[in-house]
Amino acid sequence: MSDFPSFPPDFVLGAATSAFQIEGAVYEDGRGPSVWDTFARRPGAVLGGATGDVACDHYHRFREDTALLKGLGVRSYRFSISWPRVQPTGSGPVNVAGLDFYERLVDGLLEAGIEPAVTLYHWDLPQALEERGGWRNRDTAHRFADYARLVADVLADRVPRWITLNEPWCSAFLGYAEGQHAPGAREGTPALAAAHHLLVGHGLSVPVLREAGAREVGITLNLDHVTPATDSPEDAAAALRAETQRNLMWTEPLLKARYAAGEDDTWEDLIRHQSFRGPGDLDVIAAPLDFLGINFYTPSVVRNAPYRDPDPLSRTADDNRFTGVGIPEVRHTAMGWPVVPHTLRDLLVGLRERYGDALPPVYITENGSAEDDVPAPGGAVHDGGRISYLDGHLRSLAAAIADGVDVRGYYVWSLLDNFEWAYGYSKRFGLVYVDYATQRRTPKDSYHWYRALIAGQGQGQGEPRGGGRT
Ligand code: IFM
Repeated sequence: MSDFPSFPPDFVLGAATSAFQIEGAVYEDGRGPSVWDTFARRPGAVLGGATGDVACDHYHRFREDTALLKGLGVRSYRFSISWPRVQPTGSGPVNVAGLDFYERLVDGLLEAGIEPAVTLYHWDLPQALEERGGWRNRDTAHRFADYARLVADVLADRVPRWITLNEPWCSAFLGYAEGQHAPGAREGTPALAAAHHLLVGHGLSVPVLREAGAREVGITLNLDHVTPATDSPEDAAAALRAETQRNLMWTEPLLKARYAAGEDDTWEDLIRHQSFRGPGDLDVIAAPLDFLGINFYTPSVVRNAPYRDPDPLSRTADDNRFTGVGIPEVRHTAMGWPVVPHTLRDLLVGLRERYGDALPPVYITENGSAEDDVPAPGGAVHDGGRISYLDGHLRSLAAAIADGVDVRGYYVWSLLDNFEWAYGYSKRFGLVYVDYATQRRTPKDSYHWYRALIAGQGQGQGEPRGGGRT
């Protein structure tokens, strides 16, 4: 890796997972049901009828997984806390057995010399709260801040980095407008209310986390790099609508305490009903951040399109008069996502130009590639496509840093193959191959590649664990 650009000395190279995607043990130690437990049981909702019941059995195998992280040499591990494991109905007292699991995990990571980075909400809302309206209901924002306090009171002395929400765009739009994610709703204004209440919940929890002693507090957004398909004014307007929905409706309130200027055009009829937005909310949402987490996988090219549903009363909030067009000239991952690494740099430089000093330091909290991994005879997994993807995006990140963007770290998605939401177990993002029948873990070629890259940056500490390399 001698030709690889050097990251700054304190740069964090890490790996990430989330609770529902890896833990399993959904009925153990008092955990309550989440919206994803319910949604996965809806016929046709998840490919092959897959559930999170066992997943990677990380709840029982977290020590083995910590050893894999140590072998990789990562400085930090980003994982999420399952809200219904800690507070089974989303309100009321803590479930001590559930929180104990995370204490054991955190202590094990610290013993291994790995800095924990906690995400409080990676989509597994307690089902009991969904039955009271879920994120459509403003009260859920307050319940979230209470939950943040319960967790931080116990863990903030050992966890330096806290992420309130992961990808609220997905929670609001995939969950309440497109219906591809739990709770599987297809709605208009209520999906926008969900988006707003997610932001309010984030803002309410920031001071709570700080009071509990959290050193770094941020939020993770899945920001898009959007370009118009042509230079026509119609496509330019469509790209702005897409950018408003994907990026600006989150970054403007968070970083500038204002709603995005293009929202009226983006949602037209729906915007008139936004009574859920209260006068003091923007000050709450814009609580100063120590960092902005960005998840980035692939860019979008869009063109103008008519509404899918001409009736404003039944129109869902994702119906915004734009549609994506393909980028056939580049490789696509197993998700069908085009691989265009330079757009990571372009996105970051664009954010820096737009927000200047209002842009906090950035962590790339997810980046990675699903590939059709198949173990070779002998067990090794030769995932050259993933290595090339990671290499390209890390070089693009180094270019953004060289261009003056303050990026503090990068987490590969994901440590393990895991439950890829509506795709079930059919998509593999891991540096480590998981045989779901046996739960055997096999580090892929990309694991060894990332380990060498980390070592080449003067980081890393251990020997690779697990078999499978030939
Ligand atoms: O697996 C997901 C993760 O939960 C959130 N960000 C995108 C990943 C890949 O789709």
